Amino acid sequence: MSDEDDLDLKTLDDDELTAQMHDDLYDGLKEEIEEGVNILLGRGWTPYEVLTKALVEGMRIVGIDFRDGILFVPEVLLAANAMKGGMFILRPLLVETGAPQVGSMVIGTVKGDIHDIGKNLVSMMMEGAGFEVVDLGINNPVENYIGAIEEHKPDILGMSALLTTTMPYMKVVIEALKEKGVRDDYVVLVGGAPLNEAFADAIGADAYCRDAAMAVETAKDFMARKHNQMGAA
Ligand code: B1M
Repeated sequence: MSDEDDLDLKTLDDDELTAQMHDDLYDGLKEEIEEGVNILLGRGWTPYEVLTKALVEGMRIVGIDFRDGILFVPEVLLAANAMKGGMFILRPLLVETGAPQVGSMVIGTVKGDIHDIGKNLVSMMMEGAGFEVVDLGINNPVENYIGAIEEHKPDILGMSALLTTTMPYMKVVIEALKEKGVRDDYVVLVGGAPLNEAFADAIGADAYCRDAAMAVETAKDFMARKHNQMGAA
């Protein structure tokens, strides 16, 4: 890189820096993203603001050009890698809030789907809100979900899907829970960019979560209802 190109991120104001970070994420520049995250944290931004305004917004822009055939899988993989570098720094800050444990969740991306950034964000924010999280990773067949809920007995089962071709698999998992007679033992929350509330209703999930913050709010609501029911019984 020439001296001319060697931009000092610290000299940029907040707006310029976030715009630069969107460009750096687009270009898959992991070190620059890590530096940008640290600078914003040092300026007093909350981890959640850095996550949403710098990283998630940058990935949204990547998604548009991926859709339009301007970016391809290798470039998007680099962008994802840069995003994960930033998330790695934010993770302990989001997770260690000292919140008391309020419940537990098993979560995984469904079979055929390897997208995990959104699911990882949900896991982090749920942990930060006091949930114990068992993350099954990506590409999970129904057996993985069933095995994990039998082993961990969570309050919540979370599923993520980013493809229109993989989202129907969530119904396969819910049907398997019904067949085993355990559907009502768990709150089933689903999320991922192509989903919506109508889809969640149609497959028999308890709720659709638009983003990680909504997943936390929804999970807390369900836990509060559960405790109220137990108190009334
Ligand atoms: Co993929 N991809 N991708 N991709 N990719 C999308 C999803 C796509 C919309 C891009 C596009 O065309 N605009 C498109 C899907 C089109 C469709 O189905 N309608 C697509 C495609 C087509 C593909 C491939 C088929 C491309 C190919 O090979 N030709 C392929 C499929 C691979 C597979 O899974 N089998 C593929 C591959 C990849 C990469 C590997 C390169 C990479 C993934 C890397 C990784 O995850 N480790 C990738 C990426 C990065 C994307 C985009 C650009 C970004 C996804 C992302 O991380 N977003 C994506 C475009 C887009 O979504 N607009 C795209 C940021 C993240 C924070 O948001 O994941 O939505 P999101 O999560 C949010 C909410 O949705 C919600 O909370 C999260 C945080 O706020 N949420 C939940 C998510 N899961 C939840 C679970 C919950 C609750 C909330 O449970 C309770």
